[in-house]
Amino acid sequence: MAEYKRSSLIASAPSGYCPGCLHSLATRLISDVLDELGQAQNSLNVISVGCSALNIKYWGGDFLSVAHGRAPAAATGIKRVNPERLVFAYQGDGDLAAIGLAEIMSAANRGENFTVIFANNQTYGMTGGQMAPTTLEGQVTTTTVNGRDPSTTGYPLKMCELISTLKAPAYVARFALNSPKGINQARAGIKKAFQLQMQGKGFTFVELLTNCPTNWHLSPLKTLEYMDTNTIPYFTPGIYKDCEVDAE
Ligand SMILES: Cc1ncc(C[n+]2csc(CCOP(=O)(O)OP(=O)(O)O)c2C)c(N)n1
Repeated sequence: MAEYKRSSLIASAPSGYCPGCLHSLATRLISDVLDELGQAQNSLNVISVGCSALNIKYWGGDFLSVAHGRAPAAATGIKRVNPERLVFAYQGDGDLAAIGLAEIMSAANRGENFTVIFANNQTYGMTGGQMAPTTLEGQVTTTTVNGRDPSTTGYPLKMCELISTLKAPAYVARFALNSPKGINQARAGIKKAFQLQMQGKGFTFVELLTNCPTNWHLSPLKTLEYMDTNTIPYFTPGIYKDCEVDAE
């Protein structure tokens, strides 16, 4: 029988997350993988701005909290001067694909040897549910009250597809956290990204499709169904780039 064990990186403190928010599951997966790889004490978590940052309250490892969107720039400096540390940034879609778009694309293009975990919940959760670059066509937010209209706001940005066009990245993948299968695949993807970083292979990017029950105005269970019918058909899960497969 499987025994539940709290990851060594998760302190016993109340989570700042809303009930059913998948940010907490993503944090759990990252911390479990770091334990599994024996990297918990060697890891450095570059924390961005947004609900993505709320795990700061119970993250038991080293972390650095940086300005909105700038995690890839900060992680670049940290990893270059501490190449032995396992460095990762954890960013939301507003942080990564709006204010931080230049930083993520530039770090990926330089092939910096760290990992970005990208939690895509298709909204600005922390500030009250405004439209993000990843908000789906027709999706209602506080700034697209009639649904996102591409004629005025463009189309939802597909970050894995964009980043995988670059030559340098070693691993680019997307997983959906709304099913046990997706969760297991995400765990394996995060592990692979960290392992490639440990081997010095360069930039690794893992997108996790997540939810926002509060700002989607849905129960946690309904958000998982919404992801199946709306999110996943647009943001196709899969491995977009893998240097080990490409080398074959
Ligand atoms: C320079 C700057 N601009 C704007 C803000 C306000 N702000 C805080 S969080 C946030 C959006 C975060 O959204 P996302 O990255 O999608 O994360 P989520 O909260 O959905 O997890 C914004 C715009 C800020 N803190 N700093």
